[in-house]
Amino acid sequence: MQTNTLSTADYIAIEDQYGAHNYHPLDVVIQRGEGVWVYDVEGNRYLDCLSAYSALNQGHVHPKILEALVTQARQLTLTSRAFRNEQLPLLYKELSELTGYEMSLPMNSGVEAVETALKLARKWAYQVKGVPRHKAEIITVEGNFHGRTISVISFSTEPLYKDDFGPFTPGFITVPYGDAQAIRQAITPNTAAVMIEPIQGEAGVIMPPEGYLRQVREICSENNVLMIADEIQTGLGRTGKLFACQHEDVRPDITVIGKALSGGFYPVSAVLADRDVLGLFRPGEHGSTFGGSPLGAAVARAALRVIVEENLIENAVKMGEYLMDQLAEIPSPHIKEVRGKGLLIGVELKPEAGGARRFCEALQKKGILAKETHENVIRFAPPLIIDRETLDWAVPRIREVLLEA
Ligand code: IF1
Repeated sequence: MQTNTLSTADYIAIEDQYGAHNYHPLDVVIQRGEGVWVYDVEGNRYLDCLSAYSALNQGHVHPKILEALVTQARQLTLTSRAFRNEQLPLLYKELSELTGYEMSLPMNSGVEAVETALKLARKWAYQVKGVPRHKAEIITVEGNFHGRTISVISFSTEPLYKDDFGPFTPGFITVPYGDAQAIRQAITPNTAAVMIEPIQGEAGVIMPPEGYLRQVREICSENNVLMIADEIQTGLGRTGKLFACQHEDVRPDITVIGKALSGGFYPVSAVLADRDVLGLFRPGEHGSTFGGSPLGAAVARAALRVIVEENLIENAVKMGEYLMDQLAEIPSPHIKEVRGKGLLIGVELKPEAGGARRFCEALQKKGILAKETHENVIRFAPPLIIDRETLDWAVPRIREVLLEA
């Protein structure tokens, strides 16, 4: 075990002085993680109910992913895509077998994969649909979160994420979320794609009305428009299916994944599609130095294997139902609604509850790390490896906080 000469307060002071202030984290300095648990520099233990925004579906420092990382790192880490490596082809094949998409394109961060999907949709519009060059439109929805690049914040509807960062990228149209007719009406002959999150994570675990995804799928098919699903947060088992779109038996033309694709070890993202779409990229049109590296590919292969071999999707269904039921039973005057799917659960508080932040701070004192999203929602999204015993430890503590505060 490491010994610390610095305290939590010391680390925070250093961070405040030397780091950019683009976050407002809880005042806990984590040193070590194992499974669903993390330990701070003072030796306190916490249950991680955020899972790094669903990047840790497999839990912290999963031994099998660690083994893959270390083994591969000893052997070969990076070739660039100027040369081939022996891990990437196997990742392609395994991703295809698991997801049913014919092809994939590896990137690193989630937003890079989103950007890739947008470029791909535009290219498809020009090459296949016959949209006049530079006229392609992409329909997005209010409350979306797809990342932080200038093009992606161009269609954000959150002033904090965009107001000081223009000018913006044209070609995006935004309609209300959950309203399929609004999408139908926004479609023009130049529409390349509709991009949605099947459940909006950042917006506060917002679930569209039943049937919405299916309707969007139909509207896209009828109008020769690509459906893009951002499953970066909802995918890879989080909601109790491999992809959240599968709750409505919907298969988008393009699915974007990231986060848990590496089990939290190393940024790996990917765009999934069939050959008629993803086959359109030609050499030189798109790329990334690190995307598709042997290290990233080996880590992703192990991360996917863990999801399958440890039945994490089934566990997300079972534990999600159990946790949601337990949370729904808390007779707190502060709670407006408990909602979610699988282990992506939002507890929305009433406006007069004084904001979710203070509840998250109170949870921290009881050994549970959760994060508010927007003002009034506490998100509970523990690693998918969580068991019933651990939930039975957590629920009374959550209950106390929601009743006391
Ligand atoms: C931050 C929230 C979550 C995502 C979806 C793409 C990306 C994300 C659906 C981009 C990323 C993040 C990033 C992180 C916090 C976070 C977040 F707090 F904003 F609301 F998860 F819910 N699509 N989500 O959720 O992926 O480029 O970051 O790898 O930006 O502060 P990335």
